[in-house]
Amino acid sequence: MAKTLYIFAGSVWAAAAELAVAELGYTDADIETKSVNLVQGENFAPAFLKLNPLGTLPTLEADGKVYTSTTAVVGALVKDAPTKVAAATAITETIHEDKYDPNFAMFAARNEAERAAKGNGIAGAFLAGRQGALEKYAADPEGAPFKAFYEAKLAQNGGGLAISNGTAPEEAKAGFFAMSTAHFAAIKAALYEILPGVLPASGFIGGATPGEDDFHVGAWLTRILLTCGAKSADDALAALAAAHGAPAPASVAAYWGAWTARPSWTKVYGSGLH
Ligand SMILES: N[C@@H](CCC(=O)N[C@@H](CS)C(=O)NCC(=O)O)C(=O)O
Ligand SMILES: *[C@@H]1O[C@H](CO)[C@@H](O)[C@H](O)[C@H]1NC(C)=O
Repeated sequence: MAKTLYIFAGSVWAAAAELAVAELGYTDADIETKSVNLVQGENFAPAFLKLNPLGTLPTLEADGKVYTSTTAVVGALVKDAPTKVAAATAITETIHEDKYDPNFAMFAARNEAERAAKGNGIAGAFLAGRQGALEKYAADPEGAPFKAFYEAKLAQNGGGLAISNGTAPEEAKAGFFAMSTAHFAAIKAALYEILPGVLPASGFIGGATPGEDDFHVGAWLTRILLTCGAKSADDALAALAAAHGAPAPASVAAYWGAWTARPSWTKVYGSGLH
């Protein structure tokens, strides 16, 4: 039965669902994809919040049900798939923990120089675009049922925007730099300690071909390498080594090679890492 998958080209977790679709033997007739522009805050539109009250991607509508988190979306795609793959293990839950959040990694800044660079880049544009959308929808009569959601998001995103655009008070910035430093250390531990504990010497966590865990871990790793400064599959391991001051563990390097050789990875990331 037809499914509708909501994605966005810049979204790390939507990419996990897109990798799953590409690997699982679905045809174009099985799944309709719709883009929700996160930079313009389309995920905050009342019509989208009616579908997914969290306002996040990926979101999947299938068989009269709505799946609103990445693990639920990928789980539903795996369950119904023409191609059967290995089921998720504990690493899927681990990689989704807040302390390893690949979205925060995009905004994190450990000092004033990093803050200024990111504030003037995609991260700053993203926060500003969202704030404008939240203001618009909060003032729209159709947004009335989501008033509490908009107020919380306006405060949270506005705080992030003030740090990003440099107008936040010094102590708020200092707190953000400390949080970012801790996040960078947690990501390093994931890359150099946790992943080597679960990645095979070759192939995927799910075996010779990607399994359910791999859709999550592959998308997470791609985003993290981007935040290390990678521009493509080819320069990513050097970027990782430079960012963290140590060569990539052998299993992480092999895993990156395995994923980037897949047509599915090229389909999802060919036009740019995200
Ligand atoms: N833990 C959630 C996170 C999903 C998430 O944060 N998705 C991002 C895109 S990668 C999003 O939709 N962000 C919009 C927002 O938070 O406003 C999940 O796995 O579903
Ligand atoms: C910076 O962010 C704050 C908080 O959202 C906002 O009120 C202000 O207009 C922004 N200033 C600039 C120069 O973008």
